[in-house]
Amino acid sequence: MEPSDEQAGAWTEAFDSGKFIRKSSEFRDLIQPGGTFDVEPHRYHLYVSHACPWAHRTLITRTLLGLEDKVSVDVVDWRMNQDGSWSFNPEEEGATADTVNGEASLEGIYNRAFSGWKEGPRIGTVPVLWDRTHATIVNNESREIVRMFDEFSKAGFGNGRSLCPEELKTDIDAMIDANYESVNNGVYKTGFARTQAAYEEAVTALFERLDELELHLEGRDWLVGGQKGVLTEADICLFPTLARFDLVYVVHFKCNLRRIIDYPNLQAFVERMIDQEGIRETCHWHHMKAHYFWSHQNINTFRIIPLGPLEGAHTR
Ligand SMILES: N[C@@H](CCC(=O)N[C@@H](CS)C(=O)NCC(=O)O)C(=O)O
Repeated sequence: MEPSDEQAGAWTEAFDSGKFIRKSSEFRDLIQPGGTFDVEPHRYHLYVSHACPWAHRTLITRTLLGLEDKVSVDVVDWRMNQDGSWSFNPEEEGATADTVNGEASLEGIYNRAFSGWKEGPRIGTVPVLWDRTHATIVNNESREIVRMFDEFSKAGFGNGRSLCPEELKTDIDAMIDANYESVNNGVYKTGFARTQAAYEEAVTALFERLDELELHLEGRDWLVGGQKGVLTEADICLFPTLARFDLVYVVHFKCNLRRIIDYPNLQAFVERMIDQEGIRETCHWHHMKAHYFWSHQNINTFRIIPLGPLEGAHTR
């Protein structure tokens, strides 16, 4: 299979006037009933990092849909290599070997899926959804992986729940879109900015959106579905960023106009999400914190991992 998009440079190397530009994901096939990638249990495998907010979305979805024994998972080491690549390190607590392909690094998986990968300028990202049948990558875009997991429910696998009910789909997509550039990608744009102006633009947009979300959540448990609301993909896509915010982004990415704990409704939303059955187990706080402070040596030269925060962190 060929990746659908080829652009030069690893994800952290693309800048325009000091602004961080995220590259688009390369593998964009979909699991569809009767399609090349049919809906089957025990066929697909996730490669994730517990540090990564995008990968966290896919793990939460797998848990909430009851797919733990249908879709298997391997976890890379929290230490990202200097070139942005990921390695397997079963010695590390919470990490695993590559139990499907026996590779030492995620690059090995991308090479298997596309033989020209190693000649290319790209570095493979997590999450990756792997297909055992065709021995290739189906998709490496978290939002699409989350959406396609609903197909397992429709096909009678898992617990039958839907995280994207048809009648809410438009609202869910609008909410995910509204949060993506400002919040999910916004923390990276803030942290990786290389000019004062780029930083200020990103951090301002980030907190404007957090202020809006705080108001939106007044009297609501979940982002979409009116006053009663139901937990949907919109919540799953926002939560991993908020969960890392006070722990990492406030300090490491200079997202420090406020903390999440200063927003009562956002803080309650984070706690509500963590209290959902199985979700706390998807939150590996040490991987989250150690990864960022250790891996981005360009913004944290001596790789010092701060001890705090004591207040508001969900690490205990
Ligand atoms: N658009 C992707 C983004 C995935 C992504 O950027 N993952 C990061 C970890 S948080 C990664 O693997 N970066 C390594 C690299 O690109 O070199 C998605 O949402 O799945």
